[in-house]
Amino acid sequence: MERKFAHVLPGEHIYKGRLFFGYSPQEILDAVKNFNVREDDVFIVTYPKAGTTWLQEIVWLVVNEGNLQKATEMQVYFRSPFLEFKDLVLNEVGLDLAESMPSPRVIKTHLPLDLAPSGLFTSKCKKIVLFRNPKDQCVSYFHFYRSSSSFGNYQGDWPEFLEMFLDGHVDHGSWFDFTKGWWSKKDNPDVLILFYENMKKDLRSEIKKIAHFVGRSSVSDEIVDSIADHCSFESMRSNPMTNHHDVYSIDKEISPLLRKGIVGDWEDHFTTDQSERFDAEYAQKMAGTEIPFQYHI
Ligand code: PPS
Repeated sequence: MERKFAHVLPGEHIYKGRLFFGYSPQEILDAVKNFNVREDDVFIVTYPKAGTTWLQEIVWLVVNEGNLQKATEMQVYFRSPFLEFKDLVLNEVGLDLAESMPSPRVIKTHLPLDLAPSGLFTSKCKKIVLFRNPKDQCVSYFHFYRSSSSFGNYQGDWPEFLEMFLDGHVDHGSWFDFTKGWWSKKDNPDVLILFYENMKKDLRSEIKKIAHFVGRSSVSDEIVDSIADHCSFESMRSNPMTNHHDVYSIDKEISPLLRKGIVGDWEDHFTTDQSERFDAEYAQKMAGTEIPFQYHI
């Protein structure tokens, strides 16, 4: 990949054509391919900043029959491991955590389709893919880059980051590549596609959809209500088990993980020219996909 951007960030490396950082080293990405998938696993598949943590908490609660007490005993990232993650300081490895967990497991990955475990589609395990409109996702990613020491607390400005995003020169590679890959699986019966914006509009309906998909249709309306309350933005932002305030690599003073949690923040970042340029790139790169993204709700 040609270097066009001013900021060289620590631990950058290219793996099978995609940019990754130190926390996803080559040996982990190799090992993920052979990860031992179980039939009753539920995978949360997202490009970074789609609302992954939100969905992890919801799905974990659904498969655990709404057990809010159990959810207070451990941080969400220990209950739902991040497959391709290795903490280089604490030496915590998502793969090890996942392997040592009892079933049913709720596993997070940001990997594009071709880098995901080979066993994902030879198994009937459930794959829940969460999409978010890419303008909001790009904005959220920009703030995360600034706050995260994994990216050297990115010092670049918004216009440069936007170019990096459009170019796929960001952690885990191109949003376009990720989205086209996983969208191609939309008709697979073991794949559920969700949208962040629909979760914002009617969380209870989306929780019921999830419960049905993972074989927990028996989850009562009362439990659905309690999960929705527990997983509101305000509630997750003040909950130490979900807000990542203890994660040393995120500087909360710069930007917390649960930053704004809204649809349409992109309008406060994109100029008209930038928005038109984004639309043109989108039209070219996503031709023929017709994914119903919502930029306002
Ligand atoms: S990560 O690090 O890639 O796993 O981050 P991820 O969790 O995917 O994305 C963080 C964004 O999701 C928003 N978020 C929520 N929005 C609404 N409701 C709830 N409960 C919620 N939880 C997380 C979070 O605020 C980030 O989006 P922005 O736009 O930056 O606020």
